[in-house]
Amino acid sequence: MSKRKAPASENNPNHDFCDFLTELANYERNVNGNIYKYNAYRNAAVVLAAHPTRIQSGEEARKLNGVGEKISKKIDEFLQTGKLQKLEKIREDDSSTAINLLTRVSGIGPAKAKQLVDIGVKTIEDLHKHEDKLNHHQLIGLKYFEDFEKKIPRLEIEQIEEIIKKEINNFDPQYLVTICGSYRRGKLESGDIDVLLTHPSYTSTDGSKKRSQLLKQVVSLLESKNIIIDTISLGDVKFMGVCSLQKRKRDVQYFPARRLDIRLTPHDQYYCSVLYFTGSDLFNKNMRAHALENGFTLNEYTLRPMGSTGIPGEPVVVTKEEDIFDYIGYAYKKPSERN
Ligand code: 8DG
Ligand code: CA
Ligand code: CA
Repeated sequence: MSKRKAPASENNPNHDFCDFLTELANYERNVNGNIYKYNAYRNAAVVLAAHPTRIQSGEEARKLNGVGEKISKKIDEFLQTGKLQKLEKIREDDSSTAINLLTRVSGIGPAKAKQLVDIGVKTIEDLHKHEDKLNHHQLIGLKYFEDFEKKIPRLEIEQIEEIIKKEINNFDPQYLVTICGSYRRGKLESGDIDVLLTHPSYTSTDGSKKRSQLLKQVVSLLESKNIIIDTISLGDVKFMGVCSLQKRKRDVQYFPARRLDIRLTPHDQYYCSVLYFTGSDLFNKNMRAHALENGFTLNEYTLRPMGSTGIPGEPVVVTKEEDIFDYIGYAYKKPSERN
């Protein structure tokens, strides 16, 4: 996954509130390890990002779901003074700043960042001098630190999609390939590339023997075609790694390294996975809640009816995304309407 970030600021009249709430959220998670406060700040940021008009006071914000008294006071302080004392203090604190910086490296979480700061590692330069303290994922995160901070333009993902689909199709046309995540929701920029893969020979009840090669073959293929350039981890059903158009295009233009995830799912569970990995995560939450209200339980694998006993039954048959909406009586939403 890409690290959680501020809700999109495109056309958001409350983006400055969202920015400071996200900064506070990250501080609570990364420095204090307080997921409860992290979620509270993040939820408020999401709600404000979705609000169509400029909030004029803390009192007005307080009426929104997810904005409590403390946050509404912060909004007042920000409106009156243009800043927040709490944030000013946090920004002055060296070890908070260092922890926040180190957690931007892919593979470094809050606990690891704290450990590093405790032994005096506080900058990216310091990290390069202490590579012996890092695992393979963290080393890759460090190697491509600048590149991974860059958003991926939609046009570039379109080119990567075309290459990946063409190469896989030439190799074995029975594979199905979908790029999910923010790209499928139509965003102009994405944090990473989320590929979903399936093959008819692998189903939830059959094919676990063949499964072990289905993903590895594709990864080897894309390596040999100079599109995958590094691996973070590779299991039977999940690849985490790095891709780039650089070697492939030999262009004058520079193409950064990009985070690429590939997941292999059973053929009969493909569309529940496509739905889940398309997101957004807020949309998924709403969809799951709606499913429950209508007697179904939905996750990234299956949609199952809930019996009167509260025990989920056998998964229903799903052959396209629309089926899932139909079963739970939810009007179909195109991916671009799921933001
Ligand atoms: P981005 O990469 O452009 O930043 O956005 P994204 O594509 O929406 O986010 P992502 O982190 O790559 O996750 C892909 C999808 O996975 C997301 O849209 C919905 C689904 N998902 C959830 N919950 C979570 C979660 O807690 N972590 C992650 N990584 N994915 C989640 O529904
Ligand atoms: Ca991802
Ligand atoms: Ca993504």
